[in-house]
Amino acid sequence: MAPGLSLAGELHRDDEQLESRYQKGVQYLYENSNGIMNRVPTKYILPISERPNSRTEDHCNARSTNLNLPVIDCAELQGPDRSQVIQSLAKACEEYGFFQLVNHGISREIIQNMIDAARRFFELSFDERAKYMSSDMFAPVRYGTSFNQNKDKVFCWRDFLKLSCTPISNSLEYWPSSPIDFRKVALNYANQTKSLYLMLMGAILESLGLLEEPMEEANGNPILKEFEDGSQLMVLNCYPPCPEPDLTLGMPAHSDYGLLTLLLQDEVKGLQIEHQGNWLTVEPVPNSFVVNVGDHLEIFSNGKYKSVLHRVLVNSSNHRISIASLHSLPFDCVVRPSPKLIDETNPRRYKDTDFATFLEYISSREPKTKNFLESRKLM
Ligand SMILES: O=C(O)CCC(=O)C(=O)O
Repeated sequence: MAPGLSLAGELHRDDEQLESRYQKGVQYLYENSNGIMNRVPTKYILPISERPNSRTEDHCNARSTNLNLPVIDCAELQGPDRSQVIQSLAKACEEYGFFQLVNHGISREIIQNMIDAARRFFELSFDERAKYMSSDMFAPVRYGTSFNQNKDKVFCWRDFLKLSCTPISNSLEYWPSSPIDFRKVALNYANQTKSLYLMLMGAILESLGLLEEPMEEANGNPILKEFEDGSQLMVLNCYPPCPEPDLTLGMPAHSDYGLLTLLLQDEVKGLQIEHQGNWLTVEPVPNSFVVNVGDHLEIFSNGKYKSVLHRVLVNSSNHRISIASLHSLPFDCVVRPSPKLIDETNPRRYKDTDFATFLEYISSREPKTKNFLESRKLM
């Protein structure tokens, strides 16, 4: 064989080897670097205009400015000042699409145990973690890397474990059996976040003027029943230290598909949200949840509440763990603007959608920003 061809063959094999290494995730790269990885591999280097500090036409301030999100106090929401808190909730969902939830009633122990169990899962050997790798979007458990590793040309610096919770009784046996307490801790956390979500959804319906009677009397209302039977997905994210954090992202700009996401982040900063053309870094608040409006709530509220782009920065010194709990209607339900929020002055702004359409959308292309929601817009 001519030397040139042989060389081409070698290069091709090298590429394949590298590609299969990247498919194993960034925690694998980090663990196998013996502490001497001082360059980020080309696979993770974003084009200049998509890097965290680039200044673009859309974003005047790409340098990270810190943001204290509006705070919603759950204890006050249950008390005599409920109507004022409901107004603040509406304002936060309209102006930021995000808020910080405090005094939510989930104990520090449950929160700490969940973060700790996630951390210990990502510290397991690669062979143990790899048992949960799957490209099936419907798998009850899925370990993977990047955003959509089957489609992304440039990878992002994140590994994840997705746990389907719908229904938990069918999925639990597939969740990781190691670390030994993982299932117990994650199950407890999933149940607690589901209850918190239902309480918040009641407040959101009230803020949209969709509950005729106060929450206590509305139990048994069919609209609330649909939310109770809704879907829940937990995403445990791990962002290892990255040698050149300015060249890549932990997660690219995206919006979430569901109604509400309850995000728990450890003490390491990284989450940024888009606000008035700027990327702002959300200051972690211990024992709180960052809650955001998802695409389904923007659609359901006929555009009143905003599903806002967010992304994740990485850093060179600390591991970061976050746990997102995404909630929506049952998977087979159609999501559409509430008829009560449509009239002559505020016409219907979105097409009907469902979960299958969303999955088809993300599995068929490289996911870029919030095109899915854009594809649902009527005007
Ligand atoms: O890690 C974070 O702070 C955000 C995670 C996120 O956006 C997601 O899981 O969709």
